[in-house]
Amino acid sequence: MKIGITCYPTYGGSGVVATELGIELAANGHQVHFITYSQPFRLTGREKGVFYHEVPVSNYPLFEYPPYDLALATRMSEVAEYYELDLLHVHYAIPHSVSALLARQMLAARGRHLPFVTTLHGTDITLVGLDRSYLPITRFGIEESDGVTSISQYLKDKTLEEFHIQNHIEVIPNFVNCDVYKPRKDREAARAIYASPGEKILIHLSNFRPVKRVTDVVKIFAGVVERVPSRLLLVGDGPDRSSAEYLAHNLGIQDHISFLGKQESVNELLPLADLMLMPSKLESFGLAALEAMACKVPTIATNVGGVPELIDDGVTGRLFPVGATDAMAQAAIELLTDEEKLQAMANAGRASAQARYCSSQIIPLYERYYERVLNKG
Ligand code: GMT
Repeated sequence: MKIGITCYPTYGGSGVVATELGIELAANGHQVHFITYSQPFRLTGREKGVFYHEVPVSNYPLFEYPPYDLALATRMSEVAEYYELDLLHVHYAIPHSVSALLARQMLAARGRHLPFVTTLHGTDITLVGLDRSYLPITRFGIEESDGVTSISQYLKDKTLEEFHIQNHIEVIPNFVNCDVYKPRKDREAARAIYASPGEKILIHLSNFRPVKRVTDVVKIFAGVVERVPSRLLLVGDGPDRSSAEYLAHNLGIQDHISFLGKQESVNELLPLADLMLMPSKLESFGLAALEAMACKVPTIATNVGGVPELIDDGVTGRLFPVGATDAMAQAAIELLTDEEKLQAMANAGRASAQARYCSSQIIPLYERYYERVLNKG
């Protein structure tokens, strides 16, 4: 198949899933065309079968708000025509599904059918889509899609409940390449870069948006480091980074925390940790926790959204109410001081990732779904 993929190419779970999906599809022999405003950050540009088409946005002074959606629709229709795409797959409903709808209409006027699939990731529905000003157009984009997928059952239910749409939504969970996200053989030596011998490593990976509650990460770690010699690696960057740094200084634990900023090869960092912290206010899936699980790193997370579908409390990680930082710190201490329990959880996490979420199992679900959409049209 020749597939066009559009996503937010910057730091964020939906962009990561879209990019990894494109890479895996290309590895399976499909031709994949990314149509985005900048090159997705996990793409090297050298993958066989993967092509990148930038969406140029005019900054003519008259436009206080450059019309990105229109530029995207134009580029989608051009790429579809020049490269004879079979379908478009857009990740994140706003505004991508509406741009795809326009592209479909533009091509239909010239006698070509270009179906599009929309994948819902979370914030497009739970936060952005529920802003009244975006709701009608988001609902329209979803209703007009030739296929709709959701990354968790939770998000499917939420979409049907909040948007009252009639479309069938196919749940295709996020995935991880278990050959790339795996424990490191040189783990002990590599840990020495970040921690002294005998110190445990906790890690957090996100875009530091308020929904991630990064200050809760610092509070949990403050409870842990009081009792267990340890270090916290904070991977990523975003609006709440300075509040996290401020809190770390206020609590006097800044020397135990490394702010690593945005990192490209998180598959090399995650396996160095003993525990991942993900105390988010909401996660429709929690991709970072899945990547950690595949690397044998259990996650202490909140019991929200789609997280309980991913993490089996007490078996592959631990789940707590939002804001329960003391309880999360206590759970972390219990695991970090009981090697046998920690290892059992780490092994169970990797086994679950391999059994349920490996790309080798999930990519064929997308391929079959594309075929169904193409056969419909
Ligand atoms: O969580 C974010 O801030 C980014 C957002 C996105 O769309 O890029 O993440 C959502 O999609 C990820 C990939 O499917 C999921 O793993 C995240 O749970 C989801 N975030 C939320 O629901 C808050």
